[in-house]
Amino acid sequence: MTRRRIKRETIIDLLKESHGYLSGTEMASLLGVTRAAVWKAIGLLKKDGYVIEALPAKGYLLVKSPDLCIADIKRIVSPETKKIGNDLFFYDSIPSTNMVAMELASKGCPDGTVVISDAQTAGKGRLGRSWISPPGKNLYLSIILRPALSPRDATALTLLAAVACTSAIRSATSLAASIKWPNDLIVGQRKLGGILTEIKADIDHIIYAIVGIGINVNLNAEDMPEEIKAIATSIFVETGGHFSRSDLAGAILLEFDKWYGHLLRKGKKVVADEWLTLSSTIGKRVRAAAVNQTFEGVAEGIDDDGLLILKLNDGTYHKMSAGDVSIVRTKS
Ligand code: BT5
Repeated sequence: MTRRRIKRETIIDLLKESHGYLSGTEMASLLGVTRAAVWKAIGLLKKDGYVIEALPAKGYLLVKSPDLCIADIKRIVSPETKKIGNDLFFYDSIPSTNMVAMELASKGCPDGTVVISDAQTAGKGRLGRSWISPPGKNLYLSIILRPALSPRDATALTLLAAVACTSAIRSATSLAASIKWPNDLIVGQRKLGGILTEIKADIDHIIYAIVGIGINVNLNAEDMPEEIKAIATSIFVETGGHFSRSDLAGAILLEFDKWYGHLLRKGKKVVADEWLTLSSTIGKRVRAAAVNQTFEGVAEGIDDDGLLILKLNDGTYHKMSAGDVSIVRTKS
């Protein structure tokens, strides 16, 4: 029998489809490999966190899958994706998925390559802030894009990511997640996730963009460090249930794939229109802090470039390209 590498996804599929134990001999014959090769592949899956029971007379039984693993994400994404997630890199712990994505992009990896890590030791927010990234709980991923867009269109990629994440979270969890301009995923007033878009560009075109996404999934309130306790939340905190990070990552990548296609074919407006339906900023009285100045007024909308249009108290309009927005509570 010729030696063949067995794809982990194939073994998992077989184990998931079998009702009860599946013998090593049967699996070997279905896959056209030796029993020793099956045994070796099962050993690797166990290392990845799969709990697989092995009984000499019966064979193998899949007892539990890890809640984040590359094989499960591939199984969701591969049959449907046009671009996003065709190439996936998975790590246990790295400084930052955006940093690793930058390195891969500079070496020429294709449009749509995705980097996922179980933990980050130097997760990044905007403006040098840090992103709390403990292991085993949350999602940290970065998508490498090579769109034929100009640098001023990069904000559309942040809007697109917010749309993809919010839609995926809403359908996977039925939580009323929404988007707070420019890059926050929120539930109520609390931050569930954030997006960090970084680009390498010439004067008139993007060479590559890295869209980083961090979402708190199964994080307990008690495990949140003091600095984010009052402002952050997680899917677990909001719903009381644990969610599969692979399922959520898969759903986000498929939504991203769909909206990336729309952006490239139909333009920025389609994405901005969808963003408006999912945002909780528009129509509210807000305080918007830019680097050196703070504005207060009503958030009236976003323009085609994703800039926030504020109607200030004196009736004039101001457009913001970046900043931090907080909703101003009006006295009743
Ligand atoms: C963001 O920045 O919200 C962008 C976060 C992007 C993180 C992802 S994870 C995968 C990829 N790789 C990276 O290295 N980064 C991306 P900003 O709007 O600047 O918000 C940062 C602020 O959010 C911090 O100063 C904290 O106040 C708060 N924060 C930090 N960690 C948090 C967490 N896990 N959950 C909620 N809030 C957090």
